[in-house]
Amino acid sequence: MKDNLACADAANNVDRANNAEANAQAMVARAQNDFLHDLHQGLSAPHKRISPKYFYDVQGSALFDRICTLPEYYPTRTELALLQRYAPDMAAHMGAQAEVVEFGAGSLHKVRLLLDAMDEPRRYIPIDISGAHLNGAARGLRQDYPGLLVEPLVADYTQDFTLPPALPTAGKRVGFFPGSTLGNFEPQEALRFLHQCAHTLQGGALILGADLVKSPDVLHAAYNDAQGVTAAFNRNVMVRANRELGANFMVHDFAHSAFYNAPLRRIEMHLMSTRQQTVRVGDSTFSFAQGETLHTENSYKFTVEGLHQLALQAGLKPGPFWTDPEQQFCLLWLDAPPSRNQA
Ligand code: AVI
Repeated sequence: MKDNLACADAANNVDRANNAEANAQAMVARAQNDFLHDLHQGLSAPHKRISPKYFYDVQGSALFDRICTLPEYYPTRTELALLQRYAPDMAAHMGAQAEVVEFGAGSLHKVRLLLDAMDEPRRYIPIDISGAHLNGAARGLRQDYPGLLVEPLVADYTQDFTLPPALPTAGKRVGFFPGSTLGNFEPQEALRFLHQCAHTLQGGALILGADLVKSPDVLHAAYNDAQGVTAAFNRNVMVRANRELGANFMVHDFAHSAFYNAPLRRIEMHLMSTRQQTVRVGDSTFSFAQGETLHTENSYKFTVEGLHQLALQAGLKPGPFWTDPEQQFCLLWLDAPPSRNQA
């Protein structure tokens, strides 16, 4: 009898592993389809463009990690310093037994500073589209925080997703969105995302990291580093298209171009064709005139007042904010009012 149960358990485990593998493969296939579809559409547009989300394959994520350590790229170290200094303040706002939901969790580095300051953090739900990366990082966190429930959620947090129900005696549910990734959304997308936060975090709050408007020289240097890491990160979208979609971009015939568009308060990144050329993607060909660009990223810069207005528009209520003496970067506390039923 015991042996039969053990066999059934083993069979169930194999089924579960096979299902997880099949799901992961289906997600990869879907992601490649989306990439092909979006690249076709983007290359057919009058101003060629592609979403910055396609930067982040394994190589692109590693390049981004290198960007974060560059002397010219101030946002990461400034935000880390803010977290080091003010995490106890943030934790006091969170209260005991709170749970943290991190959007686009990456390597789960920054959240440790919050968790270390929190009073008995109850649960941590990192959300990321890359399951392999997320589950690996979650394992490390479980080892270091034995009392913490770590429940990774593999999902695209810019689309609709469902969070697990609140735990019976848990405190506030607090979203964490560091790194100024909000700046890579178009204004309408940023509003939609914050709106979704107001809904999913009802009764809790969002801690939002945002890069602030500053001298164009500082911004220019941050996106045109001397070692060329940002240029490699930018070109990686073409490298990736060549590998995953069998495209034939001549990557080194595209120059990295990043500049501050002051009226729109954003850094724009482009890949500029250095000559007239034709590129094949799947069954289609696309021509680039000399000097024509593929627009790969916008990185909007904010003011605290502008962010407060955006938050209010999305149904969030501005609370305290923390910034560095040079006002380069900012972390904001935004309350998500309870629903009528909760109040
Ligand atoms: C992820 N994101 C906030 C970065 C930024 O600064 O907009 C991406 C990046 N692009 C070039 N360097 C860094």
